[in-house]
Amino acid sequence: MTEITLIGVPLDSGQTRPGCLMGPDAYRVAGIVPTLTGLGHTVRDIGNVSHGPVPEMPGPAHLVRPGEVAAWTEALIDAGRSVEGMPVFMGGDHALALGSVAGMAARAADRDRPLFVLWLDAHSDFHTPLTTESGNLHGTPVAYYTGQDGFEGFPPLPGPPVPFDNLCMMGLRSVDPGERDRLAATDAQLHDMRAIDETGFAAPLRDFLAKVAAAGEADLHVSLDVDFLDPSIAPAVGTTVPGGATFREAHLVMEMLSESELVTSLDLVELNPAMDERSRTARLMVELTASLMGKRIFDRPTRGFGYGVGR
Ligand code: HAR
Ligand code: MN
Ligand code: MN
Ligand code: MN
Repeated sequence: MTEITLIGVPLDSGQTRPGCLMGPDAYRVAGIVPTLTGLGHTVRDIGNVSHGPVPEMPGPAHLVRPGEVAAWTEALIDAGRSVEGMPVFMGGDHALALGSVAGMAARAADRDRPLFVLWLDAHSDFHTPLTTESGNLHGTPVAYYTGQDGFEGFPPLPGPPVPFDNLCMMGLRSVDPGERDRLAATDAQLHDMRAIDETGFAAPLRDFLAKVAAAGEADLHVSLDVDFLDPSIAPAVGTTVPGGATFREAHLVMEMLSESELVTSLDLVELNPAMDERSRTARLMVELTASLMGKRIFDRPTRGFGYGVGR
């Protein structure tokens, strides 16, 4: 069983629509603590993190609240790095992943392990403060934690940048032209929904998990953006994009991750409770977390069944 630390991150400075700051409490109201303790885990909810002083920032004038995002990044690096068991960052918009992933990369390096990242999102979030047209910094975390230029005024990465070779994205269906060209030139494993339509999620996910397992002792961070899911099942997000993962596809991804026993940290991001319908999106995100943390219909015959990656 796992020691889970819930970290509330009421961050909404990565974009302009209000509401994401209610995310952590929506997960609590949707029963994330009893759901996870009911699966046998030890759960510690450390409450909501806050950030320190907001710095003056250089950079383009159209950036949305860059000082706040920089201050959050600093606070989240600190909050995550020292956690012993499995941190779950309950957002908050996806700008929280500047800090969560950078902190997890530092934590992994502290333990002499590489960090792998599975990015489950409609978007590639690979803009930099110098390339974003919207100015919304929730579109930039991947560029930050992979060590791209353009983050003047943000905290320096506290550990190694995540190598593109260790990055897998699934669910992509809204990628800006500049992001696409720069990402395509990297070694990141990019699975857009057009590819998923052909292969399903299982085959490429199995390949990625086998790669993580082959690295030996390694950490794996999963960043789950609500808009990975189809808007018909997950309406509570500011940036809905049609054609996302179905209910069963999303659960299959989580169940395979659980069976791999490789996941060491998790982000739950972009939930906007003000846009929800009777908590259905919050409850779905909690149920997906339950699948990731071992909830089963039936037990599989052997650990790591079919994936060859259990350890
Ligand atoms: N690429 C667009 C932009 O930069 C949209 C980014 C939206 N990101 C999220 N999170 N909603 O994935 O503005
Ligand atoms: Mn995102
Ligand atoms: Mn997204
Ligand atoms: Mn953009």
